[in-house]
Formats: sequence, structure tokens, C-alpha cells
Amino acid sequence: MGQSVTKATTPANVSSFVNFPKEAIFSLWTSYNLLGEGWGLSVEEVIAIFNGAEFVARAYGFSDHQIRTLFDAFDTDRNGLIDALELFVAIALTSGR
Ligand SMILES: [Ca+2]
Repeated sequence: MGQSVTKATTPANVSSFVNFPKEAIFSLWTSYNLLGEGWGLSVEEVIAIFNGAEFVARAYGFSDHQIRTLFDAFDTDRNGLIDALELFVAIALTSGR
């Protein structure tokens, strides 16, 4: 009553970053722990983390442009930083295989 259940949609420009298998999530988290310098990540750090995540790099091979598009979707205040935990939680929540 008064509620509707719908299926979430993903903007086309970031749709490549959903439905990751758990190996991808673990790979990104490991890469973040090795390369991340804190919770605030620049686009260069996010690119390095995606490229350093062995499983993700091998299975998906995202271009810098694709990763910059993802970064821009998260950097809503356009200050050049995004929150690492929010990024990884969002990716994990939109995955689940
Ligand atoms: Ca920001």
C-alpha cells in the first residue's frame, strides 16, 4: 500500500562496474589496502587501485577513461576526491555473484 517495488537501474556509463563476482571485490579491497593512502581517493589513486587489482585488471581490463567516468559519478561535489569506503561499499552492494 503506497509502496512500489522496482528494479534499480544503473546509468549506462557506469553499468560495467556492477555485478562483480566476489573475487573482484576482494581484489579491489586488497589493491586499495596496498595502494590507498587514506579514505579520500583522487582519480589517479582510483585508476591505480583498479589497475592493481589483479583479478579485475585481468577479467575486465577497464580503461582509464572508464574508471574516470566511475570516479566522476561518485565525485558529486567535484572536489577531486571520493570516499574509498563509499566507493567499495557501493560496488559490493551492486554486485553479489
Ligand atoms: Ca568529492
